[in-house]
Amino acid sequence: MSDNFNLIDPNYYISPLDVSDYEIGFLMKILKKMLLIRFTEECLASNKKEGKIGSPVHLGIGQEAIATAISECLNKEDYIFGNHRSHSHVLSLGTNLQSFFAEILCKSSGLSGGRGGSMHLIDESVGFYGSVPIVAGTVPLAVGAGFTSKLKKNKSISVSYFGDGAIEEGVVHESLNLARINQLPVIFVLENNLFSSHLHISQRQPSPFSSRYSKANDIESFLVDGNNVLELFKCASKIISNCRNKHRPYFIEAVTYRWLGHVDWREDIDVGVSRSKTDIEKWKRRDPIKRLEDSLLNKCLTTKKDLKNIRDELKSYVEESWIKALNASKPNPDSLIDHVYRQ
Ligand SMILES: Cc1ncc(C[n+]2csc(CCOP(=O)(O)OP(=O)(O)O)c2C)c(N)n1
Repeated sequence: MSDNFNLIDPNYYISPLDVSDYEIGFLMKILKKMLLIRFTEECLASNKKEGKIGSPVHLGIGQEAIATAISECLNKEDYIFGNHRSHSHVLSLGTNLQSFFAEILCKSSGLSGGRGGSMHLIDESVGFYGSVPIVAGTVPLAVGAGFTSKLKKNKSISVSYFGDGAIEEGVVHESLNLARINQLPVIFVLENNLFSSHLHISQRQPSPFSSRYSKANDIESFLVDGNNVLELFKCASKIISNCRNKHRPYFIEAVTYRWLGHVDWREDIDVGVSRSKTDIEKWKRRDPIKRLEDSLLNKCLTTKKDLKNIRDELKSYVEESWIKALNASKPNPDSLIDHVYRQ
């Protein structure tokens, strides 16, 4: 696919999605998944604002479609790696919501025993092998996991999620090269939300798109609208099947936008961030959830009342899981050095 500059212009790609190729059950499933991620992050945003969360939280509200679509194409045996903004990655794989919240609240029932907070998530039971705050830190780990699949001659693939800031790290280029030269089953997923902390991509790069680096490493790449869950699903299902069967890496660049600032609940008031409320409002018109809901309504596949019921049910589930996590116990201080090494 050639570079499409409309992808970075929020006046484009705001129409409802073409749902004609999909069954209603599937469409509802992915809608609910995106809503669950959205409500979970909204819950974190408001509780962070109220001072109930110690861990910093990097929210990806607006970016839900990417992990939702990719996860639909994965198996339990696959190896998934994230970064500092990984709530959607682990939630879309079906992690336990209460343990997820407990982790962010640093409770002992959390996904990593309350040791990691929001930026060190791990849940091997759903194939999520970890996220770290070191930008690009997990990209070579995903390549290592790809090596494992190759050596074991199994059908597992690995997925590496990273941002447009991470592509500026040398290790990503070494990883792309290693994956290609060894023909490893790795899907590199670049979530291009146009910002690296406070700097817009135009202040950092000669082009807003970074899939050109995959071309330099002879890896086939796809540039897609990261707020179109169906386009992403179509693209991911094809290349993940190729990756699994033909043992070769692929690169997806999904253009998206985060509605909130770099960290915590604020909209646009991170230090030095240069974007206006108007930009954010414009990007909200490309809301991946609304675009899917609008398509379902237009085709009379659902009603406003049904959608409200779905939202209310999911909100109650998020709220209940949050309260349970809030009431969970904290780790015993005597267990401080537990989990440092795997027994
Ligand atoms: C190696 C390293 N360098 C710098 C930082 C500081 N830092 C944290 S997040 C971030 C920006 C990452 O941007 P991107 O990869 O695009 O992800 P996004 O936050 O946009 O999701 C930076 C520079 C870091 N954590 N690690």
